[in-house]
Amino acid sequence: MLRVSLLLATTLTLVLCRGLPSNRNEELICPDGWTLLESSCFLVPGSSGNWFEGQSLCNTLDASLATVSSASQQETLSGMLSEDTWIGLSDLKDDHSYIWADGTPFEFSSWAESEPSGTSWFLGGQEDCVEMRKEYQYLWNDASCDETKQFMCSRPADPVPTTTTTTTTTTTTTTTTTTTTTTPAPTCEEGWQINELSCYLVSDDTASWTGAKDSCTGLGGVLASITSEDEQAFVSGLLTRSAWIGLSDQETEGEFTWEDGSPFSYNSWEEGEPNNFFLLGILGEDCVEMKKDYDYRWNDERCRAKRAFVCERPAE
Ligand code: MMA
Ligand code: CA
Repeated sequence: MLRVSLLLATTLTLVLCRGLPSNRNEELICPDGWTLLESSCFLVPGSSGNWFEGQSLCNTLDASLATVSSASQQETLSGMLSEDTWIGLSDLKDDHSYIWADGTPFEFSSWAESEPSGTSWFLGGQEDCVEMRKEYQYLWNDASCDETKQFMCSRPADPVPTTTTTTTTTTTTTTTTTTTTTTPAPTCEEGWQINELSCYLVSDDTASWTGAKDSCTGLGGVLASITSEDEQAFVSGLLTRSAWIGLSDQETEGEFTWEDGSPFSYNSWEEGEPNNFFLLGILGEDCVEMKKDYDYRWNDERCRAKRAFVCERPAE
């Protein structure tokens, strides 16, 4: 997905669905007693138990054990605590792979030094659940999920409800509906294939990753970024051979970034990839292809290898 197309989606949503909770600039509120930080509401309900009991209790409040997603939230939340507190992070499903209980991609973290240790298992218990720990100034520690701690819950903030009772509002709504009917469906230039709000082009020729990137720029697009299972499925369907996409770790080994600036949260790596395989990692592999042999799941490959490539640009 394109960053640009996200913007376009927001704009369109604004026109099409005024009053739905999707505009970033819309004012947000929390239920009484909850604290609004960025676009989430936080509550320390004052009860304690093991991590699972915390998640259940938060669920009854239409919330989840808390997702902390920025340094600023971490700082403010720390100030609200006076004892060790469970948050919604765990690696219960898959050891060493942390996930937030509410499904937020795990991007921000605030571990205490040399945590997560995950290794108290040799003393008789795995550490799969994460607390904000008092003795670490509320930086994070992985602990045994069975320990009893107080809970912190979070939920998405709600948009301020819009009044729907005045005549003025009704008139506005009517006008908006008219706009909707005249908004043309997004389209793509001939030869490009549409999906959601993006157009995709698969090259006829092959090129190095940088050559591919330049070709896409020349065509008014960028090497495609694949940020969801849907997009992966759509682009796979366009391919008949391996192709470059806009993902690489050329700048910092092991840190993959998208050409268009999309956050790197979704991935479709083949098992065992990325392996930086070439010449035992000495020359390495820094560019990513959707590899035919892998059913178009991803492989890191030498950037100088010649591949077809997928360009993406916003739909008109
Ligand atoms: C090739 C190359 C690598 C890939 C391995 C998998 C031999 O190297 O495509 O990027 O990881 O195959 O075996
Ligand atoms: Ca590889």
